[in-house]
Amino acid sequence: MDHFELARLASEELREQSGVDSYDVVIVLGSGWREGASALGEPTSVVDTSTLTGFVAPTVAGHNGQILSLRLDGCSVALVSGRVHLYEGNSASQVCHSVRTLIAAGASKVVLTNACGGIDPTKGPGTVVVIKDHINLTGTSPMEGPSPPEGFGSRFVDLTDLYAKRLREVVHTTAPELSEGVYAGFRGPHYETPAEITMAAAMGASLVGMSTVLEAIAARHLEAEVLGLSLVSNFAAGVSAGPLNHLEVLEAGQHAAGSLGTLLARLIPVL
Ligand code: 8IG
Repeated sequence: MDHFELARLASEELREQSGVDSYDVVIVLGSGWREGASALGEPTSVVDTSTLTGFVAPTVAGHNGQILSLRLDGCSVALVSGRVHLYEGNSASQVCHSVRTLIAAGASKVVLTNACGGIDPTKGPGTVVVIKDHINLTGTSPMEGPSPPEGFGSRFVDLTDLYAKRLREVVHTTAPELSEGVYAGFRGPHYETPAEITMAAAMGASLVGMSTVLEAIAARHLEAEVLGLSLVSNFAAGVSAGPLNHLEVLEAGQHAAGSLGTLLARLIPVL
């Protein structure tokens, strides 16, 4: 069975279990963002991704696989909690399965959130940055493999407007305090060397992370509008004096959680 058929099956199962006929927006919650999502209100249903076709279990501590459904100002929202990554040993298609499933369940807007390293010394830990564009350094693509089946767009996806200009303008109007940056997606799970960060900076990146880029491509292929929001959790290697520490990264997320939830609550109704 191809990835698109797997996602269609999973979307039918999700509809049945959640009681939600169709979604408008899907938000993939990165580390740090999940804690804040409670600001969006009580979910009407919580579905374990282990009960849905094609989902693999997250292996990262603090990421359990769930899809929460809720309504916000008449908007039907799905929250994906427990993203999976390439560095867990997953394929690009497994990484993109939740996004493909929610788009199959009706979502036409995809909000990808993440925690990342910051290259720009003026945007320290705790800063939220809107992703303007990305550099995919993972060496893979969710479009790799056989041609998509009949009825789907070409695998040679145009990424000119990957992070939709329309959505970035909406964010700029609603939250003018947020700046934009270019996100470089590495495979990880090790953090970069200072030389790699110098390279990413020379390429034009201001953010570095291990997620988001593949999901964005898969969503664009399915003609969804993509918005990317990054929480800078640490300075990238060599940008500040000290070494990187995974615990510090997690703490930065917890610290910012409240304001991230409020930000999402402001943005979702206007997207
Ligand atoms: I949080 O400094 C977080 N995720 N690649 N580099 C990469 N991913 C990250 C980093 C970082 N911080």
